[in-house]
Amino acid sequence: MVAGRTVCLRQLSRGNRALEVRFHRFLGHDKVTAERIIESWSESTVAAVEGRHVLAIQDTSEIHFNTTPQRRRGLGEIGKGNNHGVLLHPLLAVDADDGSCLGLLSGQIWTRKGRRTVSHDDRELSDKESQRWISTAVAARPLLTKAAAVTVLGDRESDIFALYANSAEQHFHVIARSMHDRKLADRSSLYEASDAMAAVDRRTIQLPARAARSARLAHLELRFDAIELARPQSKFLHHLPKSLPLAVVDVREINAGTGVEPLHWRLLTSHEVTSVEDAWRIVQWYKQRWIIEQFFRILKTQGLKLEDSQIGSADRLLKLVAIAAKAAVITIQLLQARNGGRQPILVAFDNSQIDALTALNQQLEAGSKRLKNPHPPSSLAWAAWIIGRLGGWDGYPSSKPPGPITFKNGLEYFHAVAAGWSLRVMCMP
Ligand SMILES: [Mn+2]
Repeated sequence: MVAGRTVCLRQLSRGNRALEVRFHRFLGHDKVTAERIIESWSESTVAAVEGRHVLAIQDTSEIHFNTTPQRRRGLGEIGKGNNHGVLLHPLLAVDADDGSCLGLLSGQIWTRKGRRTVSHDDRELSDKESQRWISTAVAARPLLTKAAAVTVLGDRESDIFALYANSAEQHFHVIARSMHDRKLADRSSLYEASDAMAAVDRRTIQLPARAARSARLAHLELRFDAIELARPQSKFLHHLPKSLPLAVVDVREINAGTGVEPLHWRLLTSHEVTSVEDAWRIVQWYKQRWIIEQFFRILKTQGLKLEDSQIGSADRLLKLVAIAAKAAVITIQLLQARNGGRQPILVAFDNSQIDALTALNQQLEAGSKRLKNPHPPSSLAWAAWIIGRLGGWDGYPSSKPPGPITFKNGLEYFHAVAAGWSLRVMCMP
């Protein structure tokens, strides 16, 4: 999937009907379950997190599949109920200091059954879909025992009191963006309190482009302080502490252009924040959340085109999503491997593809005496160097590293060459 940039089983089989049948048999096998595939996500992550401060970043994405009233493919509703598909909620491990993608930890993949009739507030937390934020973080704990520190990180959807109460202990921390104005222990409100904090610093940061906005420089004003967050008044939360000591870091954009919605993040964290530097560090960590958005983009239309899958049953689609998630993470690791790194080449390429890469590397190196692939052949970085060159990157250490488009072009070219390579073996034994 990584090398072929698709989840389409027919395309992956490259006309080999027997192989396509084997793929379908694998997905259809009752011993192959989405849960078991999700468990396997973390096999290489556990070693990668050792000794690091890990940002455990979680988010949910809806994956839309085409259906008709006659052919629902067993899929429940997503969005406002006008579409059908699957929900994916992964927890991604990222190095807090250098931003390198360490792999997937835990997660959930599901499709909804029927409609909710009980109102949100009357349901117990365990019954709500929002329980996924807590159970996913808890499931990752045993995988993170060798990390130096862990910060569970999420957007406004993860503004959940029980998550703060569950995530903050020993070397585990939490950062979430506030969604609700909450009561503090002294009965004042969180937003009143943060508005009353003195602005202590200003800084300009580069905001990457999103679907709804283009990239821009944002001038930010910083506020922070310790707070004591009161437990919400819900009969389902009585087992949790009456209040939690947290810090709020408030960054808001000043002088935003006309027609631009000013950025305003109120970040709640269990990390100690006692200086301006501490507070900016929390903002810096929160900014790393973009990598999980990149992960979802790679999975969907811009990358593996998961939504184009024609597989007819929900059961098999859930398994396909679980496999594709791993492929999307390896794609990010391949992109990052242009800067070196320790991932082995076998996470993304099989032996026949490595043979093709070896031949291509020889050809590339023969083109210029001074330009040699600087990475060991067993590493993903070695493959990334070749793929970047195939996509048009000149390979000089002094020039800009290859970007995602260059990699996309390089992978497409490589995919065609690798297909030809396997024919060559077949036709000229
Ligand atoms: Mn979200």
